[in-house]
Amino acid sequence: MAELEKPRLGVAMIGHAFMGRVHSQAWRSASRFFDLPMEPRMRVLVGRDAQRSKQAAQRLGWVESATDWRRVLERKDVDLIDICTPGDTHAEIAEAALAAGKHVLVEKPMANSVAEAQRMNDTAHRARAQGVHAMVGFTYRRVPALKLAQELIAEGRIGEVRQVRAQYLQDWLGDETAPLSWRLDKTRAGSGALGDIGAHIVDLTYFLTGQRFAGVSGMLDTIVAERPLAAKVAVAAGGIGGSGGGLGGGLGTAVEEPGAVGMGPVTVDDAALVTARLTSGAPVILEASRFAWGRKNALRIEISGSRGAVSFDFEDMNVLHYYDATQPARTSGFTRILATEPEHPYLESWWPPGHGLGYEHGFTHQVVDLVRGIAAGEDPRPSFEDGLHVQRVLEAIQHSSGASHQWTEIHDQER
Ligand code: SOE
Repeated sequence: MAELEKPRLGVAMIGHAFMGRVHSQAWRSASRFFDLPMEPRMRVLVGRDAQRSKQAAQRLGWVESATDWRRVLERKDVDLIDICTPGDTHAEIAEAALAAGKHVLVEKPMANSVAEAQRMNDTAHRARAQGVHAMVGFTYRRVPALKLAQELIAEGRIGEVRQVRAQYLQDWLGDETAPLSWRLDKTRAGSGALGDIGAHIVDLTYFLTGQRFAGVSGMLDTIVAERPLAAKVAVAAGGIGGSGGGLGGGLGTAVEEPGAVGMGPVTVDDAALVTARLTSGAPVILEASRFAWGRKNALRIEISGSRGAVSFDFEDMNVLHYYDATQPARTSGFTRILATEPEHPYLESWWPPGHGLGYEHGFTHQVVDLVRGIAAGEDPRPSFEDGLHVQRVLEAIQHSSGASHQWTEIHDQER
């Protein structure tokens, strides 16, 4: 009974490929597992193609489908727009949604350029004064083991941060016959491995250490310059280009131009290598690659401090390794913490200890924090301000790479 009295939060989602599917799962599950102050209602799914959007809406649990996101912004029963489309559409949709008084969740990276991200942040700042909130979908912040790492670092359990080393490795482009997709097109994706997966380790470094980046030196490489246009592969779950691959969730299978033959240019980076410094001066080394054979989704981050270290690998995502350097050398070593106890972040609502969570749970936690933030009248983190910082780091890396790896400072103008 009490459930029915909760205020409703009408949601519209744009795009229904990889990201749309996992976001739908999050909207479906959040209030079933967590006690939320508002009840999300999955009102409408928006995609380019009417038939495919209708099918996707039915399959993913949305009441209706639509093809014109602008019309959806006019609906009184829609309070929040969840943007799961390629990066080139983020700024336009987010700005229009915020101006129409709708809360916004936008997939990462927030935009394709600093100029766009800056505009989005300005719009979000104005919207906040009207009680309208915005958030960027850096979902890995909500993996329990990584949230635990952030808490341990904030509690001083590794002392002062001295060094960060992070990698995000995948291998779906290792095969040079893998077809072109929007993720390999600079005008749509903004960048390649850098923005798609490198953005996550930039954000995680910022989140875990609590420090922004002060400067970077970057090297971007395009390893395979041309790929097949792949005429015959159908686009399985598009949305507005969708934020991901086909129905099976593959990242490399989406095709932009059915009927096309021959080869097309890859206009983004395949791999990014970066050295950087945080505002404290602590050095950082980052690597993002979609050519790392055998590494399917290896997001690894290790932070060494003056009194210990934390270490994480998404391929073993329920585990955090913690090293306490104050322990006697004779018995010291990394402690393997299985972050599945009710005492661990977000775990109070899930399974008994040891039963583990998966990729999709981070997205459910993202919805939980977003809804709680909206109800409390706060911008949940990562805010558009946070997303803008990440965008500045990405652009500085691109600039540095194009200028013979020149050291490039990052200047955040605080409001
Ligand atoms: C979404 O958070 C995302 O960054 C995808 O866009 C990437 O392609 C995926 O591999 C990691 O997660």
